[in-house]
Amino acid sequence: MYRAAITGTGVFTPSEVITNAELVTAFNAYADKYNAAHAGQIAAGDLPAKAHSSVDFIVAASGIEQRHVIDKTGVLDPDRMYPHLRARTDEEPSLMAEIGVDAINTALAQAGISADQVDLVICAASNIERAYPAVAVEIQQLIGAGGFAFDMNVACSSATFGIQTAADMIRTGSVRTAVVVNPEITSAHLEWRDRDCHFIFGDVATATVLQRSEDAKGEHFIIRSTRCATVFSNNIRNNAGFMRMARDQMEDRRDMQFIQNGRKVFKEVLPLVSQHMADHMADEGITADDLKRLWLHQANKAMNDYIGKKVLGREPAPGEQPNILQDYANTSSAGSIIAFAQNSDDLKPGDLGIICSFGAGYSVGSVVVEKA
Ligand code: CO8
Repeated sequence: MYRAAITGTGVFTPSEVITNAELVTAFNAYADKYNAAHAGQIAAGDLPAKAHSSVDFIVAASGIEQRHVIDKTGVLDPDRMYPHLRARTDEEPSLMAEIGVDAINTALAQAGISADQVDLVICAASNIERAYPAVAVEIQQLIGAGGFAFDMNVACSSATFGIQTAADMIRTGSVRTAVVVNPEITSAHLEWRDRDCHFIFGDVATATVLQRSEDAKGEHFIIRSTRCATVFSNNIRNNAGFMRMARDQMEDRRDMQFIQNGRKVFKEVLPLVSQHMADHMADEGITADDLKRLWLHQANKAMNDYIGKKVLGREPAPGEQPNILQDYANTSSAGSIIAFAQNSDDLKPGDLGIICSFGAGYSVGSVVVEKA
């Protein structure tokens, strides 16, 4: 068995930013138009009026201050409330492939290797933009990698599940160098017309290069162990899929976009994640005192504060459990990787940390890493 290591990471951040104030202004204009257009039904009690959103609520409930998106004009247009994403020909790179390749190039440069050394590409994300051919295979071709590639979807846990999959293949020797890429175009499956969730998500792409530790050229993190778990829940759901036409469900339906019971998710996921991390640490023979950093999934600040405190048994010190959600919002599977990519350079050889993601499924994945 070989040891697997993370030798590079990359983050592609879209240039367009939507602040909470811009988001709320657009949503409230949409709500006013909707209420005016449906005034009769609302007055008759047949339809609920749409209430306004508020910046104060968003910051207090989530800790999110802004989000990056591929296109803000469509999202902020009260007559549209969805991004404009240009339809591409089959001969052009797909959008997920394009932003994924950008993140991969950064990660490969950090690892100091070229793409032709890569023999596995996993595209792991919470939505894949088409059924087939796999976006991962398109990325494999675009970067000039060898070997094989495939897509996988475990919602917000896609990155850590992808890392475990790639690390296992490196450990056994079936691949030597892998890239796990997480292009998350959440703006296309968020329901921007629902104030309960319109503030939650942002777009980004992250990439992680994994190699045999003996092949690492520069600073790297040994993957000490990985752990994944799933428990079925309907509390985060999206019903869009290939049976939509056959089911006569082509109309504008709320359940074809992201939908969640946020309160239940909050309550049920916290104990699941805390226990998962405690069990992983116990099996690995490490205690809270051994940990230098937690790179958690970036969904909600209160959630991360709770998990950090539960895992460490005390308030996390500044920087010990870095949050990036104030700048990026929830970027689904990419969140914990952004936190890792932007907050791991200062660790010293022997320092330990845990990358942990959690979300729909429910799913939770953790990766114990050691700075080499
Ligand atoms: N402005 C003002 N008021 C609001 C707003 C708003 N925008 N939204 C809701 N309110 C109101 C509510 O109507 C409610 O009013 P009332 O008390 O009169 O009923 C009140 O504010 C409180 O609402 P909530 O109970 O909903 O507020 P919470 O404090 O629970 O916060 C959160 C809501 C932020 C959603 C919180 O519950 C949360 O973060 N939960 C966890 C969410 C989570 O982690 N989800 C993970 C999903 S991500 C994932 O797995 C990937 C899925 C695939 C990606 C999809 C990409 C699109």
